[in-house]
Amino acid sequence: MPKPYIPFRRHPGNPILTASHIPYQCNTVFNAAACRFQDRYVLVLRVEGLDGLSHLTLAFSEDGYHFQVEPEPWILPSQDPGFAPFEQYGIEDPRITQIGQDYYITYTAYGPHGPRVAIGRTRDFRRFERLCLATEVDNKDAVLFPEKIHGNYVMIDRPGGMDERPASIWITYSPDLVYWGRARVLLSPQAGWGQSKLGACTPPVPTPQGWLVIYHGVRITASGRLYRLGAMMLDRDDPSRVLGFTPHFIFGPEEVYERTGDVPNVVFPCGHVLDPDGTLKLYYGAADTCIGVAEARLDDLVSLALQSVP
Ligand code: BMA
Repeated sequence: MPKPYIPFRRHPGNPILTASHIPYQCNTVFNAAACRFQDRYVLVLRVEGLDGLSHLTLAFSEDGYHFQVEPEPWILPSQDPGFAPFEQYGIEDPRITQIGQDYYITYTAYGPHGPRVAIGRTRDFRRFERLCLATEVDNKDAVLFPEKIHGNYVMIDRPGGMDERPASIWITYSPDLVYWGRARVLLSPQAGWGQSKLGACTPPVPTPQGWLVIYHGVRITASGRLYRLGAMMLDRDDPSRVLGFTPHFIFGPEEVYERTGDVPNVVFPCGHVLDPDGTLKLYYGAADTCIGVAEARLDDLVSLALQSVP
């Protein structure tokens, strides 16, 4: 029985990437950023080593389903004294946004003070330059908009939420990608499937009806945290205005590889690619252990996201 409220179809070859695809020793591969570069699909993989710390590794594909993983890690925790103390526990959950000719990567820099958002950039997927630690600690799930709006860079992030405190999705602005301010709440947890924490998953997609943003919602259950997805629409000209959001989840753990792993019952996308025919390929970490891809029509996501008007 098709479920119209679950617009995603899993690729039959899922999981498309597991630790066995990584050419060097590691524990898991999950939560990957995604984009297109020079006619190929690119994933920036979060690889967790046997020491339990994460780094980022590149993978390339012609068709979006079969990926070739690079033989060596691409971005390791920084040795630079400005960043190193904050990346001591690893770098996690990258998201990538093309702005002009550059690809900007937001990621979680994780260290003894807690998680904070870092931003770096590449133009060629070889050289990577760290720009800044954009937030203080206790912040993650940051995605950049693909264009400046009224002269400012715009970012969605998720301050708060440590120690199981409820946490909302926020928006913030910067003239230079380094200094951020005018922060406001976009969406707070609602009773039900996302009642504990919300966080943006993937960069905003421009559509004629507004910006589409896929986000995760966490519900604390008797057997731990359950991660599922929703979608919201933001005003194209003023993205601090929420036009709507899905009243129900639109994707959640069902398959064995999503329900079983290092952290069970988690689907956690960090990247998508919009194909020219309007299909959105969503790349998601499954159970913090492997990577799956699921596809939906962008139009269907927009209609679902406009259902609940706040
Ligand atoms: C979040 C992040 C993600 C992870 C998820 C589920 O807080 O740490 O990297 O996938 O929890 O464990």
